Amino acid sequence: MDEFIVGLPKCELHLHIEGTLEPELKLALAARNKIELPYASVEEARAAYSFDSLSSFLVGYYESMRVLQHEPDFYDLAFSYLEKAASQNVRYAEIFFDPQAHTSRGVSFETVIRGLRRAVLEAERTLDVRAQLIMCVLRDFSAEYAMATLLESLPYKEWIVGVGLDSDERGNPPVKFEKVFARARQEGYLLTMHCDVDQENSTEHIRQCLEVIGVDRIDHGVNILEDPALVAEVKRRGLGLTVCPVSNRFVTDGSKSAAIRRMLDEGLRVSVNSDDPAYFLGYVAENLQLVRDELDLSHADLVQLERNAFESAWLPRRGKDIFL
Ligand code: ES4
Ligand code: ZN
Repeated sequence: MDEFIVGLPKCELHLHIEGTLEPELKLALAARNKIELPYASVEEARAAYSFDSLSSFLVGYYESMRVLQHEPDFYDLAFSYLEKAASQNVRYAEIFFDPQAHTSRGVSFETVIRGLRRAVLEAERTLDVRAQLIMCVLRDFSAEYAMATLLESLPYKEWIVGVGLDSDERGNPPVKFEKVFARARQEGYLLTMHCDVDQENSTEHIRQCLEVIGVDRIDHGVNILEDPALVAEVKRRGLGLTVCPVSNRFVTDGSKSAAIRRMLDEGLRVSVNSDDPAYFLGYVAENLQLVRDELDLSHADLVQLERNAFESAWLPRRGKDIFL
């Protein structure tokens, strides 16, 4: 690993906390909660983290979550990630969580948010890492369930900076959730949505994010390069695009590092992030290392990627300076 990459102060904006569940923690939580898993060792558990498409990934991903049952489980999940992030000099992270992946199997919203929030506070105190939480709604569930989840979040609004949209994009365009995101904005949440790489109708989904939803950021969004008018609008608004090269290598036909080069050259606020590091086997430093190696990035390019991330972070600021 390049020492410059590890030492660079980093900001992670596209990270699903459920995607940081390492096989070791999964086995420990299964034992603690007396849940039987079909494997006995870490090696067997890791071998089960295998998939050949986004949909097969998502099946195993949601299935793994049944070991997460109680508040301390969510605490341990988030604190373990924050320890790993701190070890790579991540100074600030915005962390996605999927409440419906838990409420749909009988775990309360309160259990999830309290555990995650406690980990954020403890990491700030003991690891010198700052973090905020972004609640995602699952786009392959109904808009009604998304709205109910949004309403359930309101008592915890102070602990949640924004609302995102993830899971299976096919047949689930941004406009499906127009009312939910309009209400989320009214409640003071910032908004982001996944526009996954090489999805059908990808540029149309990006257009809906801009024109109908009014997002404050776009997750992935690399297909924006197919439409110069969208590129110009995202630049005009200064919106961040959170790209995940190691994840792309697993669920698309490649890392899309050439697109990252073009996005940098276009002056888009592109950043490099890890998505689901326990599954894709790369935290943020490994993601930066991959693009550095594929593109032969200079130190100035790497600094620009992190500058882009910090500049698109949802932190209070005075003028151009972020309070961190
Ligand atoms: C995800 Cl790789 C990916 N795609 C869509 N939704 C997700 N949630 C977590 N990881
Ligand atoms: Zn994602």
